Amino acid sequence: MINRRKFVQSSVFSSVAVLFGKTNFASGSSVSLKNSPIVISTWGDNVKANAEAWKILGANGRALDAVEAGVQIPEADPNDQSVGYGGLPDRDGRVTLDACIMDENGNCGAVMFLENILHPIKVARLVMEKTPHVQLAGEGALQFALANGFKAENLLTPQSEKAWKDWLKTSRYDPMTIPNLLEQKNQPGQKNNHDTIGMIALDATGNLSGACTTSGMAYKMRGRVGDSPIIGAGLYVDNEVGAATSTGVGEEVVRICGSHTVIELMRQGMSPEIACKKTVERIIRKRGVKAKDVQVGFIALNTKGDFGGYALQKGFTYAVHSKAGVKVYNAKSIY
Ligand code: SD4
Repeated sequence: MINRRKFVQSSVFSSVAVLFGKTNFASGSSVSLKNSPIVISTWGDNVKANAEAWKILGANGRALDAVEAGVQIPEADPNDQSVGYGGLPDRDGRVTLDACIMDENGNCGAVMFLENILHPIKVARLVMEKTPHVQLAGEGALQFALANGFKAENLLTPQSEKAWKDWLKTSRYDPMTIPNLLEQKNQPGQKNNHDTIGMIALDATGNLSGACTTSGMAYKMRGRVGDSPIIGAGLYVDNEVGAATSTGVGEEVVRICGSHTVIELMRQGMSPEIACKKTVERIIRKRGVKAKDVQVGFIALNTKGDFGGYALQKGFTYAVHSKAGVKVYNAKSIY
């Protein structure tokens, strides 16, 4: 049977080839594209999201606008079952969304446990720009979205409803471990549930921004919120240092304030890749053997345009778009 990641990698190959006539596929390392715009996203599939962000970045637009536009691609894609429309639901069959955004001035906004809104990232930006708050959750976030002109819509696609109904046959509540994820992947119609998009970008003026959006862990408990909408965990931007974002089991990322940790390590002089590696190692130090069963990956970008990523497990990829073209990197990993 074709392995999901291999499949993802080969589809990335072809979409990159279509876009640029040749494929760039590299193994992860800290790379530098000095002083020119660049956008990086978790998971190789997100070359399409990067291309959308690049329309803004490549025209000397603002990094904040680029990341907000870019992540809307998977949010609206019914076949991306980890983000937005078509996301796998919680164990009660409800699609609940988490998102956050952060700009070059340290402004940030987040929504969590939000239902029925196609583009949670746009609501997160409005929270940042129109309220005195950083985070809105659940009913309150929905009310705020509706009051600002968003439409309530059903986000549960037939494909994801079927996957949930299949899952209900066993209802095994262990959404997080690698063996369980592999088992889910092998069920018909079931795809990987680690495809959250975290996107970070540097624009032509040297400003950084980031966005992160997800439907969270499939079949999670109702009300569960992961790392993705938590500033400092799923995303952090410091215009003096860099930007970082994460994917994987959010509980592990929250425990170590993952993205903020990556930034602080870069502030001490580490390259993006080494900062991501040290942060992943911190999970192992805290969790010991439990870390063997979970996936977490970080990507990071510094003010010079150096970037890198690192993961606990093999199989984490990230997509990069810059003037040099498009590449998908296989991140190095501990296991
Ligand atoms: C979460 N970090 O809700 C997210 C899930 C994820 O790729 O990244 N999936 O914990």
